[in-house]
Amino acid sequence: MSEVAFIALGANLGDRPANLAAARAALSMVAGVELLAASSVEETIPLGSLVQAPYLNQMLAVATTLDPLMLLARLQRIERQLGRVRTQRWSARTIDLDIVRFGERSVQSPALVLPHPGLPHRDFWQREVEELEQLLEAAA
Ligand code: PH2
Ligand code: MG
Ligand code: MG
Repeated sequence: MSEVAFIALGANLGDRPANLAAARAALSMVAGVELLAASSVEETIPLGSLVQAPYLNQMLAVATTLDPLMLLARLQRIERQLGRVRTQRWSARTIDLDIVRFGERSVQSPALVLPHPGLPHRDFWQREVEELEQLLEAAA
């Protein structure tokens, strides 16, 4: 059985559009993941207290047969392949891939909380979710 997951992309280091494109391409190659729809790309002011460059943000809808923690592991591997270096929390990054929603599931584990607790606080994520829902509806 496959479920629809929403994955947020964020980049504020290097060639940001290329990093988003590379992440989309890498994700489309993952076994058990099918890309369904992509939101617009939006430039956003960095959230948090660190001084850093603006982000490009985008969200993807995928159909997946993976479970949430397996999907997370695939996303983290793509982040590493695209040069993500984890330093301080919320520091600048070449690519960040976050699961925002996974079907109707609630997950509370040390590695993953779903729906993503940042969703109510990020207007750009809410716009992207809305856009994806409309695209999925139109394709149904
Ligand atoms: N992600 C962060 C921290 N700050 N700011 C914007 N604009 N966009 C992000 O995706 C973002 C952020 C940590 O994941
Ligand atoms: Mg993030
Ligand atoms: Mg992240």
